[in-house]
Amino acid sequence: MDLTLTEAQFYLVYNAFSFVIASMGAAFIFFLLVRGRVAPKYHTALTLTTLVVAIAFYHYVRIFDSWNSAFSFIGGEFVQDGEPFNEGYRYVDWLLTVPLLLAELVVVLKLPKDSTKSLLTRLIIAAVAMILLGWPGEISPVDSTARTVWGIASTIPFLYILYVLFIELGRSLERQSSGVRKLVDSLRYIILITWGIYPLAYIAPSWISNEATAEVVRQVGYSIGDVLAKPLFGLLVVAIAITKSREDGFDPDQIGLPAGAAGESSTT
Ligand code: RET
Repeated sequence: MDLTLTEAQFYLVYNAFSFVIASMGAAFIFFLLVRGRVAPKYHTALTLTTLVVAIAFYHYVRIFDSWNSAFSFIGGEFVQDGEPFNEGYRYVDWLLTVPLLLAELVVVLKLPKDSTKSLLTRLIIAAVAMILLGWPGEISPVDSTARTVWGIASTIPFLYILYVLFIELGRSLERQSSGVRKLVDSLRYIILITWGIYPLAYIAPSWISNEATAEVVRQVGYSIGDVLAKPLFGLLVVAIAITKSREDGFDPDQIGLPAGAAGESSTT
């Protein structure tokens, strides 16, 4: 039996995807425009967040298109009788953006080189493992053992990422200023809350017996997760980079002006 959605259900997902495309596009332009207000040593973090939203923008255009091609409007309902909806775009997107997001977090902290390298290597390997192990489960039938087994396998690297962020990073931060510690605290709690949405969306089909409702919850859940984890998380990283730039004495309004020019203009 083809999956059948009511008009409201189909358009809820349709509008969620459309909202994500707009958010990613706007965030991309914003991150490009704001680059000059950040000291050069934080440019890498800005580059990473700009790449993340650009990659997601592209994938959501494809996801949106795939959603539209999968359904036909028949007798007042949307019937999934077209090309199969390609969930693969989502996983390819995560494969690229999750390592970039973790790199963004580590890079903006400006920890000693050795800890940066070791943290980056382990977090990226765990992130790739988490996504690759989740994929076979995502395409397995709902309520199949395979879906559960792959889901649990994917949760192991997910828990390892949380362990590194909460336990290990905490230890290496003991020598840092209280300002930096607070900042890491807020970033990692945001990761915990927003990333927690993904496994919940993944198991939606197991706890919602209505197939149509489960599909809508899963798609809207992943979309909400992506807006919070990418543009919103990026905004926070940008805010941190701007604040730290200011604390370092960086003044974006002085760039390109001859020495003393700002002082002269302020007296006229
Ligand atoms: C899967 C499979 C089930 C178990 C777990 C999962 C976790 C996924 C996560 C994805 C995060 C994606 C992000 C994307 C934003 O750019 C793969 C659903 C634990 C945590 C942050």
